[in-house]
Amino acid sequence: MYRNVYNGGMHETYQLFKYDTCPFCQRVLRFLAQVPQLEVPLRDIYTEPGAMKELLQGGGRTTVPCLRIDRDGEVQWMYESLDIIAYLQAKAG
Ligand SMILES: N[C@@H](CCC(=O)N[C@@H](CS)C(=O)NCC(=O)O)C(=O)O
Repeated sequence: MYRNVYNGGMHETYQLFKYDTCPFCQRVLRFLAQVPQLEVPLRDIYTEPGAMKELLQGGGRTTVPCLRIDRDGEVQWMYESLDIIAYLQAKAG
């Protein structure tokens, strides 16, 4: 469904859980605008039905931003805007 990042044999796909008035989300979104080669679909937890529940059930809390990383089906939920940016920066190369 989403373009994969291929890294050392591992395929990764990303989703960013966010909402627009969150300044920490805006920080990540500003970064994403600079790396268009990374495809990171946005999941708005206020406007998209079910997104907040999915974040809570998957990540354990509703704090945003949260990056959902899917590595060939193994899912990691990464909180903290600066961690998310550092992680994706490394992937962007
Ligand atoms: N240190 C975190 C702060 C994240 C944060 O405080 N997010 C707020 C929205 S701006 C939030 O989701 N608060 C509700 C909660 O933690 O459940 C980051 O940099 O990502």
